[in-house]
Amino acid sequence: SGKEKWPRGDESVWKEGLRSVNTDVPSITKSIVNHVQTSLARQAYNLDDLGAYQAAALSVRDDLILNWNDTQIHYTQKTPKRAYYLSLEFLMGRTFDNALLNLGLKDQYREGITKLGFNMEDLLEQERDAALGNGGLGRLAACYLDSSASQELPVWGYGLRYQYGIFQQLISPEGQQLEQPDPWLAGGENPWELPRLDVTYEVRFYGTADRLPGGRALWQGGQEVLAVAYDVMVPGCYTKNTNNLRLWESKPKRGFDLNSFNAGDYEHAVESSNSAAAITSVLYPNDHTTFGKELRLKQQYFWTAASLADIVRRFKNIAKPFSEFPDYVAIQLNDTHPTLAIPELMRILVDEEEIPWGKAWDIVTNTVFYTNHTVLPEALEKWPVPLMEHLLPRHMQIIYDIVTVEKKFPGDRDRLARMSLIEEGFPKQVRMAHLACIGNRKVNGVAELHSELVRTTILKDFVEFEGLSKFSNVTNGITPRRWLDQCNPELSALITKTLKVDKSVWLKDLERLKELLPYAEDAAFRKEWAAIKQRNKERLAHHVETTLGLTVNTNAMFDVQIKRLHEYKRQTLNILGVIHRYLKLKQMSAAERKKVNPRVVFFAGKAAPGYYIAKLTIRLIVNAARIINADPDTRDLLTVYFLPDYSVSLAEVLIPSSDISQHISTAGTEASGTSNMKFCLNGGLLVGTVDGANIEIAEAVGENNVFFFGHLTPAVEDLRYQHMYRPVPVEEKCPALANVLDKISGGMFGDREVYEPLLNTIRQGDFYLLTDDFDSYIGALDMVDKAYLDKEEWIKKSIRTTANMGKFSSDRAILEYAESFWSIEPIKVP
Ligand code: GL2
Repeated sequence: SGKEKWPRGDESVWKEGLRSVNTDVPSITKSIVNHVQTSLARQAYNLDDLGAYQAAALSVRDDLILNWNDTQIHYTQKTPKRAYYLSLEFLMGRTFDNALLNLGLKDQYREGITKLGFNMEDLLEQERDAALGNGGLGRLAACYLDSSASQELPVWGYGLRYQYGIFQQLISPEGQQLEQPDPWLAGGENPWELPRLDVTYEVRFYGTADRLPGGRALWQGGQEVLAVAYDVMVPGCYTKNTNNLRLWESKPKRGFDLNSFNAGDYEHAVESSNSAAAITSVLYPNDHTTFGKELRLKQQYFWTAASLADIVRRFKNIAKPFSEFPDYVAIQLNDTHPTLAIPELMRILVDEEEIPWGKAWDIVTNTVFYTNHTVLPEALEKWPVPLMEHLLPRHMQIIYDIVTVEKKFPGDRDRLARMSLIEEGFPKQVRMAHLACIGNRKVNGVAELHSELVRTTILKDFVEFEGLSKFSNVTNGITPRRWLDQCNPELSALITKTLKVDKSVWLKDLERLKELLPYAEDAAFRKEWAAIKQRNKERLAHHVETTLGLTVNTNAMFDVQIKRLHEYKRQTLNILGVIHRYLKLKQMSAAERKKVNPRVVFFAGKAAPGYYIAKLTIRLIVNAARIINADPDTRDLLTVYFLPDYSVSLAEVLIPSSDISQHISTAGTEASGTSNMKFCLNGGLLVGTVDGANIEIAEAVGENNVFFFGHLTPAVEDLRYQHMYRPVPVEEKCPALANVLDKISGGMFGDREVYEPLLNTIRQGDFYLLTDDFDSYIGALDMVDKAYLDKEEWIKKSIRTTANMGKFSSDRAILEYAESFWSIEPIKVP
């Protein structure tokens, strides 16, 4: 504040020693050279691209630390209400480029790096992705961190520092997905984090919980492990505010057991230390599934317990009574994974702070918020009661003690059974979604349709119980910093030039894109727009050429589907559609083929390692691509690529190049989708079902600018019923599809019998309604072809799409959370 006395030494000496962010080229190059010399202990003549990247990254890191430190001090002094985003996944991708752009230092660094004899683009390629997430849910968390910092909101993320992120995907010569570990930290120090070896908490597992008078209990014994903090700096865009993502690593509490070691039992000596370290060793590569793995439950508790201990300690530092906890703290649960935060906070308040049960429950339910991210039944977490009792005996007692529903509906036994936190069966199971839903202040879904489905299906009883006002919607968003400015710099520059404002303005107020609308009528602008798309196609083609050695036809329409492999996302529908197109091309005369619009189809995405059908889909794509791409009759008109090892940085190359992208889930299954937003922001048009955020995108950009197809959500249940009880053979229902299936079964793509299990999911049961939607899907793709013939009109659609995407900025979404849920306010760091 300036009023305090200088704490130690000679003030002027201190002040002289302080440095600020390096903004001019000479001090940037000086700082890089310093890091080469000291941190890396190298010199100009033995420095490769990796070393140069490391030195430049360390230089940027120094700047981030300054801003981060000032931000944390400012928050500590001002004691604003803070929000904490608890997510088991943060799919951050690369940091270097993003940090430079947010700091506004990219040009200066480029110049400095060039002067030092290196190439900026080559250095950017040296960084490994931080891939601590599976898909959309984890990437959403990363976008929300960027928006929180950019909007100057006091928000911290809490997650786990996995030693291994999502596996690396290889494709075998047969087209089989192979998984390899992703030791993303193996390259040495990670410049983007600060190890905080002084910030540690003890976390207990197992043991016994003995009830004491007054509702408290004593939990003791069992295993104790240490949680050690690693802080990841999250810079805001054109602001000093730099927020924190705190990731926990597990460590043994006591190194190893010296007695066993001295007795010659080496194995036993290291056993407990291994089991403690194992907790944060690996990100579970599953998406939309639950499985009663003890280690996964241990991860969840370890992370929520450490995070809550940290949050409570910070709260206690401001010396306020616990009744004011909800005035200073909001905790957002990203899906049910952190639901144990509810009983854990109860345990802290009741057992440790000696707060009466009812008051504690009030505090918890005014502090916690829960976002649901899926209505797929297989993704709703349940934990076996015996496992919970064994691992977390005190929490199980607390869960049993949470009885709220019975009071309101006495005697309504069906309802009570439906709503119970415990599901009957062998074994009994704890329903985490019910616990999350009861122990919080607000529940939300992630797109209008999804939130409606949450209210009317999986949590219907709870709406009747708690009232509609607790349930709401926050449509997802994406950060325009990474998903436009960073991944599509030329388009970003064109927008800045056209809007005639500094890019920091429109990047933080994305509705400004509307001002592009009149330029759709400007032929010169359209020409620039199209040229950028073309160069982005060439950039992708170059990437494919250098990584896979394949040549891509950049004069074709680029058609992209990139996301986790899942039956509900229907990559199978896409590849069957591609084969249908191929068969049609084969039947055409040379003259007819001349009229066809060439198309290149890209797929990328990982399948969960145990997901057999999803892996078969990859295999079919790879082998169909092999045959189709080799056919001289058609290869100028249709080629297909499966790009291995999908990642955030691969998405950054793919998305700006697309003419169309596919978001074709069975209606009612994709909660939101967020890549749909990324494509449209970059002027790619959307082919999709009436599902998730597709609906709101169409509302925003105009239905004439999207290609919708397929049955609507209310029809899905009936159609499934028909498939079950009155099945009609595919040959009758959809001859075009039957023909495609026959060709595959007949061995057109090799592996004659291999695909039968995949094809049978369509022939029998067809849970994801491919036979119902195939004809209208093909119809939509035909519409795409027709529309693409009028190039000028197509570019207009592309411009209008981008111009109308303002709503989908994650800034809008995070401000909705901040205002309507958390009641937190921006706090600018001076
Ligand atoms: C998901 C949804 O499937 C996806 O539609 C949504 O966009 C994201 C973010 O809200 O959440 N739910 C989920 O479990 N995963 C998702 O990607 N993994």
